[in-house]
Amino acid sequence: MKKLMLTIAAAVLLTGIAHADDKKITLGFSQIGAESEWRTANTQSIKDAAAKAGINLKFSDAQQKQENQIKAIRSFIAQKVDVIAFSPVVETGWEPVLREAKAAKIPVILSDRAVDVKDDSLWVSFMGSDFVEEGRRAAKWLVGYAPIKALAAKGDVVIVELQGTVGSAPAIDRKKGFEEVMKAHPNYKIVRSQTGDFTRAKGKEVMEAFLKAEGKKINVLYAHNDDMAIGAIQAIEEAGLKPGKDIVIVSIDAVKGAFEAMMAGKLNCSVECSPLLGPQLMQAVKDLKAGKVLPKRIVTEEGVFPMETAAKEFPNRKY
Ligand code: GYE
Repeated sequence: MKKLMLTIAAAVLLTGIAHADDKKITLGFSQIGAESEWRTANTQSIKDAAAKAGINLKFSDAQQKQENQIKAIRSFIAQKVDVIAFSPVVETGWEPVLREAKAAKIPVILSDRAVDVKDDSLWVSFMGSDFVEEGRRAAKWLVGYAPIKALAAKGDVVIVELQGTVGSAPAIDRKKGFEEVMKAHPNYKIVRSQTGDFTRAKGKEVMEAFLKAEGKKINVLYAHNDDMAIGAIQAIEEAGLKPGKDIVIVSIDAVKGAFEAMMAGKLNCSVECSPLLGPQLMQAVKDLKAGKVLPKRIVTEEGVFPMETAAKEFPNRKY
């Protein structure tokens, strides 16, 4: 009898343990790729935070292709994960797969970038930066920068723009925010604007084309991210010009590479965009599983770093 009781007790205990393990939350995350320093820091933040939170992370890299992200999300649905999160490479085209997730009752969190869908019930929360505001900040810094102000007092300021990935939220919004501020400054002229796909290689290539077309007329480069600015710096130097002086450069992200370029006097300003979304994403996943309602929008707080502040700030940078 005693033996039987013990066996039953052990069995109960074991199922208990097995059960506790079952309860480990599984998160399926579809990442865009590894196009920039920002992105690799974002991936690291998500992986670290999942490990720390005891969340079982299924991570998939889409190599910058929407079709790969859709495939990954479908596979997460088939695997019956608890929560899906993804960073959408472009804004449109997500309805069908998001409807499938909803039908399977799997909540979807948007991480870093937004989607453009009519039915907002297809996702539960969007966490990330205000990209329009980042564009405004870049423009406001520019119109307040003394050498550019001096130039503007005499005539036109010639700007070239390196856009992010075509159709992506940060490319659309950073352009919009920048142009919004520039409306009040009609002598600031964006003469060329083209995508550099958020990469160094493309940023360099497109800047070479800009330089060929416009030569020494270019006063300013506005790049939607630091990596493209860093690529462009190389192109500018190869063309025999001085980045940061002959061409004033403002970009977005404030990654370490940008701080290094600023300390070398080659980049004039970087507007911060934090990739450290991991901890808040894991918290959101836990809250969801605990039955809490998430805020529809969680905005990341960020600053602006002009070149003069770079050396002092550099030791504090986490990405
Ligand atoms: O600025 C860029 C990256 O979506 C905010 O994507 C992100 C952007 C970031 O490749 O460097």
